[in-house]
Amino acid sequence: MNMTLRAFLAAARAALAAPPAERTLPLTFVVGNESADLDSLCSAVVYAYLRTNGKQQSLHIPLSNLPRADLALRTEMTAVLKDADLTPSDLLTLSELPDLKPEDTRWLLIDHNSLTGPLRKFESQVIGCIDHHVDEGTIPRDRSPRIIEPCGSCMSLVIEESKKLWEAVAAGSHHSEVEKLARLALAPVLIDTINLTAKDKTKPKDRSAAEFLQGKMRDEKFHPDAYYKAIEAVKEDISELSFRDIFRKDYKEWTEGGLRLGISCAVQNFDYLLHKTKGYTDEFFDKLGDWAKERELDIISVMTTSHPGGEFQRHLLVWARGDEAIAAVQKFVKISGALELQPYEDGKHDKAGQRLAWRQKNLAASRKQVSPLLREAMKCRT
Ligand SMILES: *[C@@H]1O[C@H](CO)[C@@H](O)[C@H](O)[C@H]1NC(C)=O
Ligand SMILES: *[C@@H]1O[C@H](CO)[C@@H](O)[C@H](O)[C@H]1NC(C)=O
Ligand SMILES: [Mn+2]
Repeated sequence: MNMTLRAFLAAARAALAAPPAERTLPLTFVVGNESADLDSLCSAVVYAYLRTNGKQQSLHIPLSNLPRADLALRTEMTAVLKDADLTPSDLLTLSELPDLKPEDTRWLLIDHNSLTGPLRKFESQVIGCIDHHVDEGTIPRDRSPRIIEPCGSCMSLVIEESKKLWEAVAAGSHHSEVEKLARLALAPVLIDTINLTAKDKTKPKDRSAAEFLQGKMRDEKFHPDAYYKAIEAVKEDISELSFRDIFRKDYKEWTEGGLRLGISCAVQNFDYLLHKTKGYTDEFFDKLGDWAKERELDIISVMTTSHPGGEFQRHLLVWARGDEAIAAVQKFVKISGALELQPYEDGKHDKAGQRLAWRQKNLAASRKQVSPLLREAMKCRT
């Protein structure tokens, strides 16, 4: 019988925790993208499990590409793990990675095709890749697998590549484990394709992966529709997170014109954030100010997406933390016409010229469109 998912993750942990002299070298890792979204986290676990229990029977260690403290922010991952009888503490993160010599390791990249951050030193040890981003050309042509093609979810490519392996593993596993694996795999396929309805994203391989995985479910209580809805709901539930964690969860920074900008994206709007602490709306601004200080920002911005009463909305806040930054924010106001900004609650929460909150009527403009405008204003402040 194959290892259960939990036993497999425990074995991977033990392999990392072993004293250097007792390590079985080389260690083979399956690592996801540093954005560490559902797709990356699940794909690494599923692919590592399949390869470990497949024909070769050699341990593949799934590594979540983020520090341990950030894993708790991925609430949807916690929910998906729970459905597979696992918890975040079963996963391995960068925090558990010992100092290893590159030559003692092998790497399979999932959901990205060039190593980033602290893992870059292992670049020469990449043996393969499955990814749905643009090919950066850093992985030699002779590596296998070397699958890089557009797809809604990287997991769909993993499943497509591993169907034979899956059948072999399933034949030697208890059916309840196969179903857990199928649920783990199905989650990102449904989430990344918006239940297979996102026309520009969804590819035939997403459909065939979803079909394949749903075909593995014997549990009559399992309904993909309810499963999808439950994960979506958890993604938007930030009630258990502190303000700092909300600001950290989906955050990016830039330096431009000698100023530092940080933009946090939140899945709840200002109506929610300002009233998260009942009766004390300043808490939001106090904590946002603390976050700006911690990150040493000149400008902090918060963007929100929400759908109150079924209407999709975007809100935007920009806050200058010094004179130079105030000039940049005033410039931003002048050049941001395309965003169709309207004062949020008649400007009730604004500080003239320094801190402004809007409803953004241009619903197509995400951080990808808003950040260049802010950076432009930071660069040419007059
Ligand atoms: C990681 O994923 C993000 C989001 O999909 C993407 O923008 C980024 O390019 C990926 N990183 C690499 C190194 O592929
Ligand atoms: C998801 O897709 C299925 C199949 O197309 C459909 O029946 C269901 O209503 C969709 N669910 C949601 C929440 O969009
Ligand atoms: Mn992905």
